[in-house]
Amino acid sequence: MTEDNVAEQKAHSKLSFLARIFQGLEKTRSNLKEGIEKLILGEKSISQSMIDEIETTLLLADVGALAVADIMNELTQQVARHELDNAEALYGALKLALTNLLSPCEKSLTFDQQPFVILTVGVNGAGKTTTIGKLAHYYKDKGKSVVLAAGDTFRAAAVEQLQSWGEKIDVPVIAQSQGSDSASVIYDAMASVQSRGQDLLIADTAGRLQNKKNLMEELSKITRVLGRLDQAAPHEVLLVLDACTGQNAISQAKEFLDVVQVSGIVLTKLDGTAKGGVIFAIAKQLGIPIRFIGVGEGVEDLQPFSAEQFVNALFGDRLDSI
Ligand SMILES: Nc1nc2c(ncn2[C@@H]2O[C@H](COP(=O)(O)OP(=O)(O)O)[C@@H](O)[C@H]2O)c(=O)[nH]1
Ligand SMILES: [Mg+2]
Repeated sequence: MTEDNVAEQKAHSKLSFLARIFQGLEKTRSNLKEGIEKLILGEKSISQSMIDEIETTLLLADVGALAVADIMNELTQQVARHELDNAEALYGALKLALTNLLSPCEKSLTFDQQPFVILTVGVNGAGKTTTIGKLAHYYKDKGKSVVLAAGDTFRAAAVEQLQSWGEKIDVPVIAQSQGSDSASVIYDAMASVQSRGQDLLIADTAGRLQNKKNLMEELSKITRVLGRLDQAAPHEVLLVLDACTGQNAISQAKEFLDVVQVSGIVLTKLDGTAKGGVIFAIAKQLGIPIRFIGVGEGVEDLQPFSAEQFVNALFGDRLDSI
């Protein structure tokens, strides 16, 4: 391949990467951005009713009461200090306040152990298995040797679903049959990954089991048996949340935080919902790093989270404004 070709291909993959987040956020964008622009564009001065309506628009876009209160405080103080004297400046300040809210959660996952073990948790249907497939592809592409453990032994077809992802992205899957012990599948997978010197093990788990006590027992058993092979494992517990559930994602998250020490979040299905504003509520109320966002069902539809890129994609007019 010539240098020109390589540069062209890089530009293309960067474009398609941005295109995916831009397209993925379309529904949330039309909810939030268009609502705000209706209030601001064409107006010169800032009025109290404009501020009140911005507040309502943020609330309706699932940004969440606590995050909205923070943002509105910040904006009203800036107006009172005469730092904002026209509607366009107010719009700029709003985007900055939203970015600042997300920034503390922008912390990428770094592998400080080898093998590194990621345990994924989350309710059924949140997108765990799909996220694991996309995540494995992402890291494989970066040159890591990745292995998957089919730890959701609870539901029929869960093992097959992970195996079919493994085939699609050419990554080995360690599995036993449905109904077998999840902790023992994950233990075997870890032993194998350690003995082969592989880089990354990503383990699937069942979502909500019959009740919270079962869930707690299962997750603590997994952690306990992993600890026999590596005291620090799992090195990352990724909570997968479905953006389509809006504010319910927060209460779901809290249930998991009660039973397991979550170290990172993946927010999925941003492409399927107008409720993507929930990411601001997650940042405000959970304060846990958001590692990745899911913007579709394809292998490439998982992106490392960037606060600025997210807000730009949410408020941009066109792809090239990101
Ligand atoms: N549109 C869209 N669908 C997704 C995304 N992530 C997962 N899904 C779909 O959500 C459904 C449930 O996902 P699955 O991975 O089986 O969830 P699990 O029960 O938590 O393992 C599947 O139909 C997935 O294809 C995403 O980012 N966007
Ligand atoms: Mg699953």
